[in-house]
Amino acid sequence: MLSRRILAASAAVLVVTPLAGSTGEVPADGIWGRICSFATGQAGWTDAWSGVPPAPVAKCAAAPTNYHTLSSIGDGKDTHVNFKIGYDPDTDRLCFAATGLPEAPVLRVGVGHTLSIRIANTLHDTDQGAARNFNCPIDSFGGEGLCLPKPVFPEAPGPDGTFYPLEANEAHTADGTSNLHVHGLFVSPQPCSDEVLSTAIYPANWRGKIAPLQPCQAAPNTLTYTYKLPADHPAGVYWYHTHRHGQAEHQTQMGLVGAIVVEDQGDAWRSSIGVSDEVLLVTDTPNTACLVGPNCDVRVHPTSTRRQDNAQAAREAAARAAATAAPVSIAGLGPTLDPRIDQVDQAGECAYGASNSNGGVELWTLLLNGAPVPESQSGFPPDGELLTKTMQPGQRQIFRLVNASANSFVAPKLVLVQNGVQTVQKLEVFARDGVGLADAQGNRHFGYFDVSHTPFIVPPASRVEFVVHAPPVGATLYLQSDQVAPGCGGNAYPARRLLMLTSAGTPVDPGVADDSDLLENTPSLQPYLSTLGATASVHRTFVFSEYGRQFTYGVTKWLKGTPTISDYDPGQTDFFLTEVASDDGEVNPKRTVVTPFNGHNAAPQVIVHLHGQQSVTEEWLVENSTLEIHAFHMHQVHFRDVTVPSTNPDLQPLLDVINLPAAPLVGDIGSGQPGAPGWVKLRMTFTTADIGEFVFHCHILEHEDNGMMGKIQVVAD
Ligand SMILES: [Cu+2]
Repeated sequence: MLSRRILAASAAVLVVTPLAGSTGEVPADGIWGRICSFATGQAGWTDAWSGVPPAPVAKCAAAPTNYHTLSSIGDGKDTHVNFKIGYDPDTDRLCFAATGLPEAPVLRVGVGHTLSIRIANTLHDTDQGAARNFNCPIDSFGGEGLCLPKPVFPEAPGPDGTFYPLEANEAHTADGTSNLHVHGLFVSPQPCSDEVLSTAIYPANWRGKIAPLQPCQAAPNTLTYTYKLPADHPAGVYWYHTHRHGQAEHQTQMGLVGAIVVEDQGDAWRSSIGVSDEVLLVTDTPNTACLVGPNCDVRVHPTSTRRQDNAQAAREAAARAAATAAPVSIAGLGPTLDPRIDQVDQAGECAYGASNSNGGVELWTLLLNGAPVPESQSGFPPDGELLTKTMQPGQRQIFRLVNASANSFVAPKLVLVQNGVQTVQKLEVFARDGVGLADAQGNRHFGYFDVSHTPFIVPPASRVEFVVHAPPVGATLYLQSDQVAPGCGGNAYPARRLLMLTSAGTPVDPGVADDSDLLENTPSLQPYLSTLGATASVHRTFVFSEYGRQFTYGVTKWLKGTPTISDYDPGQTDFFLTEVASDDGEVNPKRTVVTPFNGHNAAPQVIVHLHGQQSVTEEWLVENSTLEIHAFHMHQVHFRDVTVPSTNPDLQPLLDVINLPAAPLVGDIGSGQPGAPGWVKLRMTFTTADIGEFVFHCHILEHEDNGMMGKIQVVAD
């Protein structure tokens, strides 16, 4: 579900009216328009307040127009890179720019080695002198925000009868601070390593408050991360991305992402027999063409009634309703209602049919290695419009597909078209989320997934690595993404054709028929797996939920005064990830109020006690009480998906992000009957290496930014 997005509008024709009741100073001369001058696409930028040009912003390279292989840095040993966070006003893109290096390169580091990344933030505040510390291009990206002060929703927690007390999220603005998360790496959560809560890399001309700098922070805008990979770290593809709470979605969609390949001697072996890898970085961007009108996407259900694809329209509709109707009644919501089930979705977004799982409007289009993936309103685009890559006849490659999108699910499928016959190939999977497929003893093998009927879902932030054989000369191999059913409350993820592969040139040795030669000299995963064999000693239950402000307003009685339409945005949705039960004996005050994560929630939701041991294993039941899918991600550790009881490791994969099925729509629309949540069960082991504080969250970044996150602390005692 979209939380808030205003139709992309031309800032030039926008009539800007400061909102009453908003936070922050609003200059008397309607200065918001001037602050937003950067977003109108004008080249260059002058400090509107002082007239002094700030130090230059690093410039991003031009975006590719066709598929291209990403450049790599590092030789599989220690790797050090020097990044500047840059911006391109012409394309509204952010980037990790590196002097003398390709932009956002693939970082290759060896197991047992060290990766260090120095980042200098060259972005600027765009409201110099106002001391609001605001970055208009980030805030207004995709037409969202439009650099207006954010409406606030004044409320305070309190008891509310049969419902869990709900808190609304804080309004947040994009200030241009940034930081980095190395997704999936088993490294320390301490500052200067993989720490995302207290680490801020400030814009170059920041004039606001500065938190205590980290030891590795040479200046407010410059910080060096050092990640030490353990010797038993699995080899595979990981990725790095910005993780500043409240602006992670925009900064990610604007481009602050890249791939990390962790290598072991298996990589050197495959290279020695002429088999290379290919990193495919999928990102997404707002589909502005599809935000408007009923012809947006014919794959969307024709009677779909989305509540939230236009916050301004929702605000206007609510204003009209407020003028003619009584406040929202809660009489129909009886005490049997499970407040965690998203009734608003049932009544609104899912009103067009219980069987529909296509979701709503297609909000996001995809890019592959930076190049836009073409789409068509009917079927796939013709071959001539697709992104293309040529392989040598007989060539094999390991495709390392990274779903680096903020909000999109993809589902890779290889379809061979030869002599007019179409064949869906089994997906020959080498690794998932960076961890090779292996038996219980850690011996590596391929997994063969029949994707002809069942999509292989790769949620946002997840990775899958698979073997691709060049098609016969004259044939065509398509890498497609299947449609992913998002639940009736979700956004549409239609099928797309990502890449067209053909063969030409000098034939190469095709290797052995079963590809077992690709796994020679590949180390056993036993040292790593040995830490995951323990029985869980602690069990916890978590719930994903989400509520529109309209609902929150309707069911809570503890608002501070009567909200007006200007400080209450009914189109806004808050997202929640709440621990509701555990057998750890901790008294958790956060269990009594359903609170969105706001970046300032100081107390952790979960405390894991090692009790002086090297490790402790827990089992988490994660429930989804909403009518759309989510993507559960845990920092620092992988978990085993034990949803399906099995002794076959391939049915209980090790992952760092997992698709969380939606709650099925049950009963009559608006009946108030509770639905059964979707759920997964996960087993994970925390070790002394994880001591510190880190987070778990929905990796649909729009949801994460709006509260679907929790803090976990691992302590030694
Ligand atoms: Cu989510």
